[in-house]
Order: sequence, then structure tokens, then C-alpha cells
Amino acid sequence: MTRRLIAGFLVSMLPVAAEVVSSAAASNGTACSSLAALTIPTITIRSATAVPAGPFTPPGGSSAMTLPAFCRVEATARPTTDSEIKFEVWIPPAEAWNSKLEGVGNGGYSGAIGYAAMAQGLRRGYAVVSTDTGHAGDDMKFGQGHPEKIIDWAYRSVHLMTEAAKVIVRDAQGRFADRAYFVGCSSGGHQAMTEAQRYPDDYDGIVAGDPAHNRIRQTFGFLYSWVSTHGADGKPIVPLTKLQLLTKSVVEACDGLDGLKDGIIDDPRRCHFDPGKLACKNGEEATCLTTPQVDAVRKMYDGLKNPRTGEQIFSGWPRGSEGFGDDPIQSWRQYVVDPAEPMRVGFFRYFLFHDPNWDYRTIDYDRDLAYAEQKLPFMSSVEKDLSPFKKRGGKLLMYTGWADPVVPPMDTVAYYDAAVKANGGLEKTREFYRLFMAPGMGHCAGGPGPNQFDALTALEQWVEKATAPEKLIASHSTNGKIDRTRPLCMYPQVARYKGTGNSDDAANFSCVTEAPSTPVRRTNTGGSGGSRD
Ligand SMILES: [Ca+2]
Repeated sequence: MTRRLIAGFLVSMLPVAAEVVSSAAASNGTACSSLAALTIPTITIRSATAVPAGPFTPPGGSSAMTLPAFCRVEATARPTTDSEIKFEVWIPPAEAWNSKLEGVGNGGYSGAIGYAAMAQGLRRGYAVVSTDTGHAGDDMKFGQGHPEKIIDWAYRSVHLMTEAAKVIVRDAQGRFADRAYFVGCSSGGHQAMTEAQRYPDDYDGIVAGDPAHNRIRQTFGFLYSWVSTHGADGKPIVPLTKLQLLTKSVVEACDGLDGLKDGIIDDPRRCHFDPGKLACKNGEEATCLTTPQVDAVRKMYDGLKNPRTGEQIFSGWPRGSEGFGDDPIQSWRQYVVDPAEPMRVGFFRYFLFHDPNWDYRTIDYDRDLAYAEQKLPFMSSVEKDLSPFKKRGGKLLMYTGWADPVVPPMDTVAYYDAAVKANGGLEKTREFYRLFMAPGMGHCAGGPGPNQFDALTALEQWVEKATAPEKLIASHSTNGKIDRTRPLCMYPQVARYKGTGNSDDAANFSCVTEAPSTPVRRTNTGGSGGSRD
């Protein structure tokens, strides 16, 4: 915020200098409307329009956003005869351009250009690009009979939009962008990891938030979690009120394990709260769990194991993610409990088995997983050797919420731990790839923990000034007012209260390294302290 204000001041206070730069830079560029005449192989530029500063209503958007002036380029990429990848590039005028390109990610299987994220980047001075990933809408039917469209969604669309945006921006400004960054969360985090692994030359710096990049196994995890939490009649076993009861009980039991009673569990791997503690003794009541409810919750925590080999196929969901808020996304509701069928069951029906009537109760977690990983390996981006990205000087900043009810953070941490091994150990990996865990943060945002932070600025400092981020300062707000700040530490470090001063002020915390499974007992408040293993 402050940076943006300062940048705004500089521009407004130095009109003469800005105009000089502008005319010099613009002299080699192509006027916006003339960009429509560019002929890029496999790309069709549908329109190029100079949009004046003021309200702009994006297609399909219900309300206008206020934007600075920009050149709007609408284009379509057709790498195959079955492809129809729409993307847009928004280019600031030369005097407002920060000389950088930002690619922004998508959510879910959403076939929609990320206008809100584009607007954010444009306001900060970036040329920005986003794609609809090659189809419209969130329905996975688009993949039925369209294997090329699945590939477009999985990795091709973001790469092609990036390549095209680089040259379109070059032609508009008369020079290439100095730097290119990608920023995404959830599916956008998956896209971020795909770019780092598959197309290391595309971006100088990448922000990967709550990455859903272990996509195939995550999808099996969704199916298992749904089957585990719904009866034979398809009705949910655990109601919302009991999800919230669970989070409350878990936090009561485990909040103090990190040495500070602040309503946040720093690392749920240290919390071994057993839902059996809430088992009903005298019939069902609002404040207890029935036997089927206890069983369902245990399965959610434990995750999916291969029934034949016992291998952990996908991690469980963290304690503290059950129902920490009222929105469906702030609990297990949106991705597990509320849907009438397992989330992303379309993956099996339309992408894998080509059988719209496939019955998810017939799944064979052993055989079907092997088949999926053989048939659609490109759906996941879990390559651990990131040396091509490191070698080109790329920097990767990953973050995730410890209370994420959608993409389990244990899976993200497991990937990072494995990547550390594959890239020469922690110190060598940190030279280009750092992970920041946000205690009490939900899926990409929200939650009781501090969940607002500027990862992109930290990444830019790293790429452009060789100042590697040791921590990110995050804030938590209630009704728009900041009521807590905390450092998000570089994993495996954790933020530890120094013991004096306001515990809602990041300045009173330091990042320290602790063995992951060693409980800290500086206060006498760990409710389940005696029952941990
Ligand atoms: Ca705590």
C-alpha cells in the first residue's frame, strides 16, 4: 500500500521527467490499435483497444472496476485444431509501465480470465496477462472427447499466453519487459509449479500459493474424503455445527503447544487431537460426536492410504481446518461436505474413464490411481528436481496456509521436503526456492491467522536486488481493521514470541528453527499436553 502511494506520488510529482521517458520509450513502440495487425504463429489477435482511465466492466463482470489507462489486447491461441485458448494482455502506457510483465493464475478448473488479479497488477504498473485456460466455465465436461483441451488446461495455455504476452508487450513498448513474474494461488499455485518445472525460461520469479499441483492424488483425496464423510444415502455425516465444534476443540487442545495461547495452532503436525474425545456418551447432542462422525473425522485427518500396500496416497486435512469460519470455503464444507457428489468427480468421468455414468463407489484406489498416473501424468506437476529453473536464475516463493481446508498443507510441506533433498539440501534449495507457512490461514486467504501479505514485492526484491526473503510480514484484519501482525517464517523456521511486548505485533516475534515434532512447552496451557505421542 505504502509503496503504491509513493509510486503514485512520484509519477504525479514528476510529470516532465515521466513524459520524457514516455516519448523516448514510445517512439519505438506500436500504437495500441495497430497491435491488432500483429501476426504471431497460432495466435489470433481479436482486438486491441486503448482503454481510458476510469471505470471498466470486464466481460461477465457484474460491477465496474476503476483502472488506470491501458491498452487491452484480446487474443486466441490455437496450438491444435481443437484448441481455443483465450487470453488478454493489458499494457500500461509507457510512462506508467514498471517495465515488467506479470502472468496471473486461475482458480479451480475455471475457464475464466482473471480480471480482478489483472486489475491489481495493472494498478501496480505491470503489463499483465491471463488466460481462460482453453475453455469456458468450471464444468469438467469440457474434457470429454477433447484430450487436447485437457492439455491446454493442464499446462499449455499458461505457457502460450506467456510467450505471446512477451512479444505483444515488446511490440507495444518497443522493448521487452525487463522481468517476468507469475503469481497464482490454488490452481494458480499448480500453474506456478508447472511453469517452474516445465517451462523454466518463462518467468524470472514465481509465487506459488497453496498449490494444488499434486492434482491427481488430490483428486483421489477429494473422492476418498467425500465417501468417508457421507452415508450410503449420500447425506453428510458431520453437520456444519459439529465441524465448528471440532475446530474449537482442536484449538483449545493444541493452541498452547507452540508456547502462545493466541487462538492459532502454529503447526498442526504437532497436534494429535483425537475426535474420539468428543464422542457422545448419552445419545446424540450438539456438543458431541456420534460414532460414525468420529470415524468420518478420523478418516479426514488420516488421509488416503493404498488399501493394498498401505502407502499414503494423499495426506489428510489438518486439524484446525474443519470449520474455522462461517463461509463454506472456511471449512471442509465447500470441497468435501456440501457437494452432492465427490468434488472433481468429473476428472474420473470425463478425463480418465470417458464414462459420464461412472459410479464413484466403484473406485479402486490402487488400480485406478496407477491407471490415472499412467494415462494423465501431465495433470500433476510434482517433479522435484528444479535445477533447470535454478540454473536460469529463477526464484520460487511458495506459501500456504496451515489451516487450508482445500489443499492440505502437509502435502505442500512433503513436496518441499522432497524437493530440498532433490536439489542439494536446504541451503542450496533456499538459494532459489523458499517456502513460507502461514499458521491459521485458510485456502489462499482467510482464517484466524494473519493472511494478508505482499509476496510479489518480496519476490521482486529477491530477483532484482538479490535480497532473499527471510520472512514475510502478514496481517490479520477484522472488519477492515488490522488487529494482528506476524512474521511468516521461512520453513522449517517458525515464529516464536520473544516473551515481552504485544503478541499481536510482528516485531515481538523471531523466526527460529525447531525440530518439527518437538512440542514447545513454555506455558502451561497445552490442553492435550499429556496425551500426545
Ligand atoms: Ca498458539
